[in-house]
Amino acid sequence: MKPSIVLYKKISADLLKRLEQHYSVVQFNGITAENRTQVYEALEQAEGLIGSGGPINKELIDHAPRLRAVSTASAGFDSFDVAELSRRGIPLLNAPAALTDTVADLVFSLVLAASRRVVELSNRTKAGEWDGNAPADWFGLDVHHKTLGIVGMGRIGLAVAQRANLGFDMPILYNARSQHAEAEERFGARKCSLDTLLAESDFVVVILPLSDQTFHIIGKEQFAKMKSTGILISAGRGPVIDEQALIEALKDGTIYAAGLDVYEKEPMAKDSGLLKLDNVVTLPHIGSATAQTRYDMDALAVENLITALSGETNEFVVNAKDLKKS
Ligand code: 8YV
Repeated sequence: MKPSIVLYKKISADLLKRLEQHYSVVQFNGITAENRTQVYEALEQAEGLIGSGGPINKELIDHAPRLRAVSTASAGFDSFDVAELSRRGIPLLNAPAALTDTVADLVFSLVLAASRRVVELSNRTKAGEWDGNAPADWFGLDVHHKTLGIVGMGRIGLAVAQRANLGFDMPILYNARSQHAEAEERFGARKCSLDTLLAESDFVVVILPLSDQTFHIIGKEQFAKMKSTGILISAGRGPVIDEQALIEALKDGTIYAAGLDVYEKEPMAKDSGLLKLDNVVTLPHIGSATAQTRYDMDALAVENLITALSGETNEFVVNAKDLKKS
């Protein structure tokens, strides 16, 4: 008999077939208040769990006594109880490698859109406001040769540095726990303190995962340290930024503009203060949202699950160190 797994997202037919070659698959479209009882029932037998994001909490894990591996088709894993999985010796695998360039492309579209006021001026043009030469109060800020600071130098940070440095001749600063030799060698990136990065960067690109350490790491104090012409880009996890402080900073001119793909609450409230500001570009968390990349993320998650359930490991096990300890 094939081992049983729970799949809690829609995936393409060929990927489902690949899973079915190995496992008996019980599929759900997300985990919701309506289907939770059925999901818990299916989990009683499941040796594997695969989907995208969570919450995959202790309550859910407790319903899965036979679970041996969890695989998520996402880079982020903040909605998983990793400590509980580790305690039970269960590897959690994520899929960051599949989305790096796609998210970096989107970050760059935010850099360009926020500085050159692309969305605001497109809206004004559509509203019939273009009467002659663009007036001086429609002018934006240059991108090329400006300094770009990256907070969180991971895979995506490196791909942003590549675009900025090779494409737009931008000097790169970065703040990260450890030195990134490749970013330094290939793109001349310079590691510095967060305060120096905030003070010297024209663009502050925040691509941090969410954890207790990163929650609200950028708030009122940090905005005050940025240039008044500075632009904040956020495309990792929303709660890393104190959104209320950001709204104030955008309103009172502490900073020039922001380009956002992620928020403290998603979807954001329909009356969010962000939606009333011209100097913010607001995207609906689409960093990885191209058809190809979403397929690639699913495909990597499928391979990751197969790898883990066959007792092997790879670079995508996020709790590898903790598993060794337990
Ligand atoms: C997606 C993401 O929104 O990978 C992540 O962590 O935030 C995004 O790529 C997510 O995977 C939901 O599909």
